[in-house]
Amino acid sequence: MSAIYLPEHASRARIREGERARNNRREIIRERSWGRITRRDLIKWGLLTSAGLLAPINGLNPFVRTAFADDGGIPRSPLFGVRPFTQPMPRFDVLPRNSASSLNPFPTAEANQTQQVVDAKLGGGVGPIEGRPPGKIWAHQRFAEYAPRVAVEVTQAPATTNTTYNPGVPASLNSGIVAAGPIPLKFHPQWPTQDPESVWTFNGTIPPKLLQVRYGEPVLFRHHNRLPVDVGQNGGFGIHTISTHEHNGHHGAENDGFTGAFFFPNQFYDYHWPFVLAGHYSYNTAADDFMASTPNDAGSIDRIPGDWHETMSTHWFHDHMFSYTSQNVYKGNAAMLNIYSGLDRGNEEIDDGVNLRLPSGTAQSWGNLDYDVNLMIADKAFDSAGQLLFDIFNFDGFLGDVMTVNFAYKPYFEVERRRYRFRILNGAVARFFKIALANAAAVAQPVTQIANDGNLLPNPVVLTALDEQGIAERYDIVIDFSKYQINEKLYLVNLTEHEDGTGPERDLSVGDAFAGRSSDPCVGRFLEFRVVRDPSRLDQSRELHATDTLIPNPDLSQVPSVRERTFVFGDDARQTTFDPVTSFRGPWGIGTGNEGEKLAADFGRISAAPRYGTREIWHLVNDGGGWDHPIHIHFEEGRILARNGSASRVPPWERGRKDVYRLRPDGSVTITLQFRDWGGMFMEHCHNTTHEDNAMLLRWEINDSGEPFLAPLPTPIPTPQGVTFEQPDDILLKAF
Ligand SMILES: [Cu+2]
Repeated sequence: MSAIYLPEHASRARIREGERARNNRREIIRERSWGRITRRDLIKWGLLTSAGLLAPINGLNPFVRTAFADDGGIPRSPLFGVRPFTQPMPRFDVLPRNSASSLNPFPTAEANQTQQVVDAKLGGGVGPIEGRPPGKIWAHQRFAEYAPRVAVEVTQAPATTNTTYNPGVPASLNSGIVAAGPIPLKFHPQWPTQDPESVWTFNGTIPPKLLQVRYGEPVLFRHHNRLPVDVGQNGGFGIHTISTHEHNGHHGAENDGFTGAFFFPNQFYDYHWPFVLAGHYSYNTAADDFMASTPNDAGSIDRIPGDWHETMSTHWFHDHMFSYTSQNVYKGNAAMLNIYSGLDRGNEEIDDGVNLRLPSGTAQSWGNLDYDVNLMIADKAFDSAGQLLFDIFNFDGFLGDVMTVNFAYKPYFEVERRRYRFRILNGAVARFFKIALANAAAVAQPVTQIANDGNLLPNPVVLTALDEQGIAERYDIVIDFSKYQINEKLYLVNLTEHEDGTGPERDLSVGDAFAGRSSDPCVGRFLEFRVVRDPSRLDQSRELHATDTLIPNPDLSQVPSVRERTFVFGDDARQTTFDPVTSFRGPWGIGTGNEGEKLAADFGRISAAPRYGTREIWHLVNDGGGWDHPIHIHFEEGRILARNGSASRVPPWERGRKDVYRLRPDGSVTITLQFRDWGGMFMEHCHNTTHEDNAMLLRWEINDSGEPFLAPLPTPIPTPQGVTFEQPDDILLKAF
């Protein structure tokens, strides 16, 4: 099996050959990325095999075995002589929160159908200013009851310079970065500035964006699409239509970033995120439990309805465009979202018996970021000119060869001698990480894991290496730097080696990974902590012990499971529908229960329709091979009941609630989920976004919560001139 990238010391001739193969494919890739040629065309021309890989034509596919002795591979990204740990790691850029009345036009329950002139490149004529599907079914559920109190307005835009960076902390807590200066879009100060066609981020800028919200404070997130109207202005990957998923928000489906509810350049989409506790229509409805609460500006808490055992903390939001998610997320459509609650206050000092006093800070009543740091880890690749590069023909899973944290190449981060919380997001396309903390002598150091995905664990878990972390999984950890000396350096080290995008090949020891003993350029140290001083003020956060209680699981003993379903994830999927908009053919697919064959994605197909207000048990099964699949189920948090049929195989750090489930090679995961509070169409898919796009994704829906829901729901078909609807292409026999 070949490694994806050429060795560091590959011969010049071998590198030239790899470059040539890449250039030869460029024309085809461009056409394909614009949607002008289909998979079927490629197969017809003999450029693509039905298994999905580029046909082995020498000089076209860099993976083809050549006259050279090695197994192929593509040239490594240029580093322009830059060494690791030579730039400070920027904190996230905190998005401004405004009053809802600042929005113009004012948000409406049903999509705003005010007409505007549509650019000729998008077909001309006129179309609505908001791209949300029109009418009652896509109206914000309970919009009057949860009237927006906070407005957040962002654009999706080509790369530009950031002149409004707000890290939420002074430079002394941001490795000396002076936020007032302009920040060009570069992954390292000594690397080329990214072209507007290469990188598309929120507001077109870096650092990545952070949204801070509170439970019980409804947010109206207005997302403007400012991407080029010309679909060809994409630098070879990414598409200008987008759909924004608040991963794993417990909101109505009209605000979930449904893969088929995408919108076009010059349109906006109003996402209404109420931030309610799950179960709020059936549990603690009188809001008389202080554990179910949210911080107010006065420094105390307000009670809210719902189950406090469902309190969530670390989310992210990203594009979910049908069959283009991997390209758009990789190109920069990724941000993080911290949810604050009575339990997880973002203030480490307030000691009221509810607040868990996790490392954060003390200046504000909630949401202090001083010692609470978001980390978005992703592997990237660059062409010989240093522009971001993506291979849309890799159907196993695209891997980069350059590690980045918060869009910065292998940075350093200055810390004080005290406890910090890090919210680690795997923001890669297809790469798994396994992260350890090591000192400068390559000796693993203990860290305390406190959360998995959006959820604080029942108990903290002390580890010397975290578990493998699949794409989209979040692990929150606490590191106690008071044990180290000023001027000491520590490192986050990636132990997981990939040979391709099918899944991890192996996990190295900390010593081997630290020393870089791997053909995989992303194994090894990727973030340097520099212990620079004692804290100016005593650490007020609580000391965590493995016996402490954070958030226990909800009590399900009175909620019987009404149904079991099985989903099988694998290749050789069949497509039974031919809808040009909603269906896609890929090697990947999902088999649903007893109906046998695996089906490729069609967002017009209903594969499951659990009843509103019930609980079910779902078996997620890996169809084999050496593959791993991190499976994401939208909307409700699940609990893992068993791995490979055994409850005792569920490790302590997976005993809370989750929204992404790594199946592991040949493995299976049994979970339980409830379906409460909101209705509409949701998704289940592999979060190896290469698999998701090709086409390991299905639609499920909750459709009997009453008005205005129909059974089954009509499928939206977006166009720049307006969204139409069609009846579902297919409803699986046992969906209902
Ligand atoms: Cu997968």
